[in-house]
Amino acid sequence: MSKINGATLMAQSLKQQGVQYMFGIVGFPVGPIAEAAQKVGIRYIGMRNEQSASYAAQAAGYLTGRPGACLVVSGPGVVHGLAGLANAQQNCWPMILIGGASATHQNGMGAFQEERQVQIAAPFCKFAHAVEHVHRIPFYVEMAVRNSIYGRPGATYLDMPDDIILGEIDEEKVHAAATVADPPRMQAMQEDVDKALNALESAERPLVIVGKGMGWSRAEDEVRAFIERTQLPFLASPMGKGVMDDSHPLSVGAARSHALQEADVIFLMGARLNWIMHFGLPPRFNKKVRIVQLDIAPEAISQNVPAEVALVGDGKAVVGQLNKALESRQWFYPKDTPWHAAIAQKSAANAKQIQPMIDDNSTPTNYYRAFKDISAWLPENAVIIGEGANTMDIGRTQMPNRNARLRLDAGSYGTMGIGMGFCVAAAVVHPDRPIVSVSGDSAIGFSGMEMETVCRHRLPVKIVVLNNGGIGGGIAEFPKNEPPPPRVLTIGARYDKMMEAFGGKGFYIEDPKDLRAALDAAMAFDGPALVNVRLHHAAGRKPQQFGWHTS
Ligand SMILES: Cc1ncc(C[n+]2csc(CCOP(=O)(O)OP(=O)(O)O)c2C)c(N)n1
Ligand SMILES: [Mg+2]
Repeated sequence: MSKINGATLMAQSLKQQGVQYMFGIVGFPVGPIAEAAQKVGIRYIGMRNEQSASYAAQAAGYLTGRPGACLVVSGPGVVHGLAGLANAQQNCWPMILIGGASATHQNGMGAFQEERQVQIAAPFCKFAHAVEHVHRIPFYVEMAVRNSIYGRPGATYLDMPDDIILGEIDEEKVHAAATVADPPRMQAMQEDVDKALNALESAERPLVIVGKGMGWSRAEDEVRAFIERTQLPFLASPMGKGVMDDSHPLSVGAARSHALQEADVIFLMGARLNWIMHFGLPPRFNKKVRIVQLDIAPEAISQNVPAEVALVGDGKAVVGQLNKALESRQWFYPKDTPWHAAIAQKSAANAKQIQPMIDDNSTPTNYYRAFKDISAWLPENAVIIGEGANTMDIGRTQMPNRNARLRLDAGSYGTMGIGMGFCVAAAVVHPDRPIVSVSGDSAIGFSGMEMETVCRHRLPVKIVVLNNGGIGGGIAEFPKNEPPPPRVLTIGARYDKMMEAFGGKGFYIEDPKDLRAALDAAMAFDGPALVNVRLHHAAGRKPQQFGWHTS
């Protein structure tokens, strides 16, 4: 009778459930799982810190529609992986964290790296459980996969004790599980579809906010058809960028604050009124704003602002319903309204305000001048990753997306350090696309050692560091006899040399006139490259009506 061990059964179960990628760090007791994963054809990427591995797993989940797996050792490995669970929960991205655990017969004894792992993972997870019998591994993997992608996507956790990983059972004793089908697409009630369209028809200053929920549900065709048909102005959330082409004439991206403040009816499409959208509250929103809300999770409806119409269901399915209902209506939002004119005027004024910074060729450079070259250089099909404070915020406005699911950033949780993990995931999921990450100098530090990972795995990612020598900015010169202020980092630190240390290519740019050539050389290089751009220590955003982190 043939035997199978827990590690092999875990790998086979993941493979059966459509998990294609595993990111992790091996050690006690999970080494056999990584080896078994490679044997069954799951791509295993060994990384340098579990945080990055857990970020990579969730990005792979978002990009592929099936959860990415993150494999970590017991105790400290699981603790590092919590960073990714928390980020996945807030971003609504699917992943499975698989934590090794000490042997069950040592529970409570002070075993090597013993920790209360299911307990600490549970608050961040939709489903967290320890596997207690080898023959039940397929059952738990099915549950973890299903929970991660059905309903609102999110994180799951499986605890794999040493004795379960090494335990052997007769193959015929395995409890086989069904393969999880892609998530069912729920539709809204027809009367709510009609109500939603009535509300939009009644608006004087309508606005559609397109969130990454629409990217997740692969609704880009339906959303594009809806906007073309209704001619409604739209705003993309940071990672909803690209569901609609950012360069579309109906995009209000360049007049974001004005559009949010003045809109009288807002159609929230797979987006949330959390801090990124200023909670939907005054002074950033009209006090009387009416909300039409489409969300996959009923409990998300009316969060922070009561919704007048609730469309609970799958983004692609429900916008499809709206498009169908529009076939029997004449209405579309007219082109020549005061609302369009006001948005156009505000966009022009904002553009005028930043133009001098774009045109400024002085050394060291500023964000807008750097982004002028970066966005002209970015290939249309690139996956664009962003992290940092100013670097990410300004990057959101200065680097356009043409297509869906090509923008990954620190998102709702604002996690610094996601960039390298996201690069790794994007590079393995999309080997044919350029992968570009634009990172602040603080942000790159959190996971900088993953430069070794991208070099070892020959993932030709291109990283641009906008280096202002600090967290949101630095100082011109270090004080001689005092410790550096808390936000300050090394002036002109050579992150490019880190990339070179592992076999990639590095460029250091002090004068913006050299930037474009370096970016081109980085793209032409057949491997990972980092372009380190020295920025003025006090370079900033355009003056904001509202402060940092709320604007
Ligand atoms: C894990 C984590 N730690 C700390 C922070 C606080 N934080 C917010 S932005 C930021 C870095 C901003 O500096 P940088 O990446 O250099 O971008 P810049 O604004 O200077 O362009 C930090 C440390 C965070 N968001 N996440
Ligand atoms: Mg900085």
